[in-house]
Amino acid sequence: MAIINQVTKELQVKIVYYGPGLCGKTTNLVKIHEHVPSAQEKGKLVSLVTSSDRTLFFDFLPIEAVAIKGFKTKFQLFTVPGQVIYNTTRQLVLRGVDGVVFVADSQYEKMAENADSFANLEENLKAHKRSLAEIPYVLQYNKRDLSNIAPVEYLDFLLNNREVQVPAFEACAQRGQGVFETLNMIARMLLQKFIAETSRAAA
Ligand SMILES: Nc1nc2c(ncn2[C@@H]2O[C@H](COP(=O)(O)OP(=O)(O)O)[C@@H](O)[C@H]2O)c(=O)[nH]1
Ligand SMILES: [Mg+2]
Repeated sequence: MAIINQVTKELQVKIVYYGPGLCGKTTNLVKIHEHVPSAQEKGKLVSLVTSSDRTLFFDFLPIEAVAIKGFKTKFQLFTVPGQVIYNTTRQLVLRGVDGVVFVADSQYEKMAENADSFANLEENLKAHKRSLAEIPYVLQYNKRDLSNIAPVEYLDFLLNNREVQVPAFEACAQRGQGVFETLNMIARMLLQKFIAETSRAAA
């Protein structure tokens, strides 16, 4: 699915941060934007927010990374609006997605919302004839700094109980903890997939 431009030797990869409202998706992008070192390697963080500071459409952050096999890689990071009513928007943002970061809110009272949002992700992918069986994804258990949080085992049981478990990271996005671990992992998974696909095509 990734866009590969053989002429300019550019690889373009779309990563969507998905999860319930207020779980910390926008905060992840803000922290990434703050910490990506070179001004040339990152674009502007574009946020479309409502007056109450909630994501209305999506947040968008482009970053460029070191080339693999002579390719310059452009990562496009998107978030979705978490509020239940914005499902059409979420579906739209998922179009052409290469990788997903599912951000869960670790607070006990958010477990139903986490589960609903995960089910909603699968449903919306289905509408694009896609599925998590073929799209690399990682989990981020955010807000680990709060006191009313579920243990990691519980979150794994809820969101990571498939035959093959995916990487899951504890995070406190507000303090920037776990943000880059999460991003690095999904980026690595996507690049590995790209390399595997191109070497298969060349064989
Ligand atoms: N305590 C705590 N609050 C967080 C954390 N990450 C984000 N938040 C707060 O949660 C609220 C919602 O975050 P936001 O990124 O806008 O959520 P989004 O709806 O998923 O985009 C904001 O007030 C953030 O500052 C975290 O790790 N711990
Ligand atoms: Mg947001």
